[in-house]
Amino acid sequence: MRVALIGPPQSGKSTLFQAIAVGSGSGMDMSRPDQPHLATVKVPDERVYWLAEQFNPKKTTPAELAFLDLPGFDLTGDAGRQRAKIHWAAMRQSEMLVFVVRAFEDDAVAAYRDRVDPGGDVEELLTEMIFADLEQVTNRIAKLEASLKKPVGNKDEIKREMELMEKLAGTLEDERPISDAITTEIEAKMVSSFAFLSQKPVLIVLNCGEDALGGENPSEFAGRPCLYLSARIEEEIAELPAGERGEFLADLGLDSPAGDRLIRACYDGLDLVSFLTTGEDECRAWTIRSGTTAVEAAGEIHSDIARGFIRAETVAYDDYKSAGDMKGARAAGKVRLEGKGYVVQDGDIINYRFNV
Ligand SMILES: Nc1nc2c(ncn2[C@@H]2O[C@H](COP(=O)(O)OP(=O)(O)OP(=O)(O)O)[C@@H](O)[C@H]2O)c(=O)[nH]1
Ligand SMILES: [Mg+2]
Repeated sequence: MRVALIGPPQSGKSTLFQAIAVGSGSGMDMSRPDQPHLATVKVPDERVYWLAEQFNPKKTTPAELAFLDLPGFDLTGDAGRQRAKIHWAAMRQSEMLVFVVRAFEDDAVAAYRDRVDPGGDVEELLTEMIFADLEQVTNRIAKLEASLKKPVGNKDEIKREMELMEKLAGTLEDERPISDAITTEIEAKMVSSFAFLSQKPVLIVLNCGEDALGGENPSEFAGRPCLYLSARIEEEIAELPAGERGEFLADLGLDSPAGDRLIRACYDGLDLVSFLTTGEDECRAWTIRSGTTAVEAAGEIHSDIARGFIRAETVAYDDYKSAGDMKGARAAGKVRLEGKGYVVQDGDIINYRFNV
């Protein structure tokens, strides 16, 4: 799973990207600002670390997400637009988009379009996603029209797709995103290979000045989920030794680094949950889509476990923690034996019984 950070030039994308990458322990070569940067970050989750304290495993593995930092999009003219277009493919290959927009005042940093206007920037980005999709839909319609004229091919299927593409074109021409137009699972399946940009979940990051932090900020901006943070402060936090971070955050009126909240918000925005496995070799958080069944989740670990699935011995993390250990959880009647079709819940600790 990959999240792309996009935004106008100089909005703070790379500063934020570096903060979350460094904060989760990976070094970064940021010497080429005109190039995309990719990092894998750990998803903050105290549960896997608490379990590791109990089991003392050789290895502790939290869930991970990949982040892609793209160069700023200057959409004020044709040359900039063409440069931005180069990155559409990378965005299509990402499952989620984070719009980083500038909300800080600082005369030392040149402002895009000579103004600080996060609302305007978000709208411009959304419109660009819609243009990108409309280009794809228009090309597809032309192709379908051509194949309708040929004597061969499955005409019914082509017509069905044509109808859908025309509906999408209408939505996009009204400047609405594809996500508004796709209403059934069949439609979703029909368009999945296009990886439309305006169909992807979006999180808006308002890169604010220090003074805007710590208070109550809205959780939505322009009708989308949002986060208020300061990329510069995140950078400072990431550079501090772990032991000094708490005090620094408390001085700012914060309880956790915004980078952590950002990673978490993307994890949730992607509709992902974690289940946990324990043992002396490894304590680990595994990433699955919410709604995944026990046997599908087993396949994430190893296809043998899915193939030879007998039962998923399952206990919720909170129940396990209050009972203290497996024995206690069993005594309290909190350990369940679940079958193949059980829908795995976030924080389930699972011990698979299987036979191959
Ligand atoms: N005052 C202030 N400056 C910031 C903040 N975040 C980033 N900057 C500054 O803004 C400038 C641009 O930051 P980058 O992180 O490189 O921005 P970017 O979005 O990656 O830029 P491009 O990739 O060129 O589009 C740098 O000089 C940063 O130090 C912030 O929260 N406050
Ligand atoms: Mg950058």
